[in-house]
Amino acid sequence: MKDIVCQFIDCDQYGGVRTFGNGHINDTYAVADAQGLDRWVLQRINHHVFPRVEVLQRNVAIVADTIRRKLTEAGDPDVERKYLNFLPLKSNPECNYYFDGENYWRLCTFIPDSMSLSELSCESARYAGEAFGQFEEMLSDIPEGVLGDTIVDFHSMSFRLQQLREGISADPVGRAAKVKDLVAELEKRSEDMLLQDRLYAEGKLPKRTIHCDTKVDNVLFDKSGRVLCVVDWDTVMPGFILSDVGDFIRTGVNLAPEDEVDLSKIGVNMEIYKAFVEGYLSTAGKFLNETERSLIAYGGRLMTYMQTVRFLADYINGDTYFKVHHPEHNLQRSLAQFRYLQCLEEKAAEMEALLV
Ligand code: GN1
Ligand code: MG
Repeated sequence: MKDIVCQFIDCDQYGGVRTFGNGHINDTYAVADAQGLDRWVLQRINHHVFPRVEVLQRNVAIVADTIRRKLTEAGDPDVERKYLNFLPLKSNPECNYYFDGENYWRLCTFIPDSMSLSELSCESARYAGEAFGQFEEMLSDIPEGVLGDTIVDFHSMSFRLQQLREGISADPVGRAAKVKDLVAELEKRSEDMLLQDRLYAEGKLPKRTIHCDTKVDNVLFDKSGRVLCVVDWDTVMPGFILSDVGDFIRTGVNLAPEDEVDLSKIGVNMEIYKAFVEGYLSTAGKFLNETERSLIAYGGRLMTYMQTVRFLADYINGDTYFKVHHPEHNLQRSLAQFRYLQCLEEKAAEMEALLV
């Protein structure tokens, strides 16, 4: 690790690494300085999931430049804690990642005195909503074609359904029969879940620069409970805003974690939902069109459905994509996500009524 970190910083500053965070894709470590203080975050990029490392690292640099510039122009006094600063290689200031012959690595500065919250208050949910709307707004003038797709078809519902269906027909590890009932439930909903594609074709839903992974862990708060920074920019790319509102509803509004075993603990926290939507509309309300606004609650169902499909496809394919902590973990995740989808369906009318 030391050799890798020293590609970016002077070796005498290095004070050790520890594992950090709980992402499902990349490996993440906090790196301390010689005094033992956390100063950087080191990541091994999972290049099976992100095969276009160059596109990825170029995107995050553009996002960083844009956010730093916008906050500086707005006179923000704490800019350095509000964006992800990826360090260049000592040997090549043009490059912000290191290839060791086998793996790709990157180092960014650690945001001090920050934390993610797995349990939100109404206040923190409102701040998170506000922050996601502001994030989208800050990136809204990046011209089309500048940011590349880091993962092609990442949030395409038709692609995710196709992956599931192909997995079921190939059944590489013999798990398909076991999940037959869940697959039938998902198939029943598939037409409804392709609504975005239809609205896009009709010109009613625009593509914007979105975050595409707005799970609750990706919001860093300061000690006073205000949002410091929206993190994890690997999937910032053109897409529909329903991905962003939806993934927060999937995670922050759920009473239980995404892989809860006890399905009776899963449910919709309406107060958190309301606060999140208020916060989001306070910033994004300026640029959303009527269709986008009216589909916010649907976005929660869509992202929960999509995640059920993705976890299930990975289970059927033998757990090759998401990190799992035990052999049935992806199944457990899909069952928990499906239960949450049913809860969102039960509350749909109530959730939609709050949008008008
Ligand atoms: C993955 O690695 P992480 O936790 O940031 C995944 C997201 C899923 C999420 C489910 C690139 O995100 O799309 O919503 O797991 N990221 C990728 O928790 O597939
Ligand atoms: Mg992510």
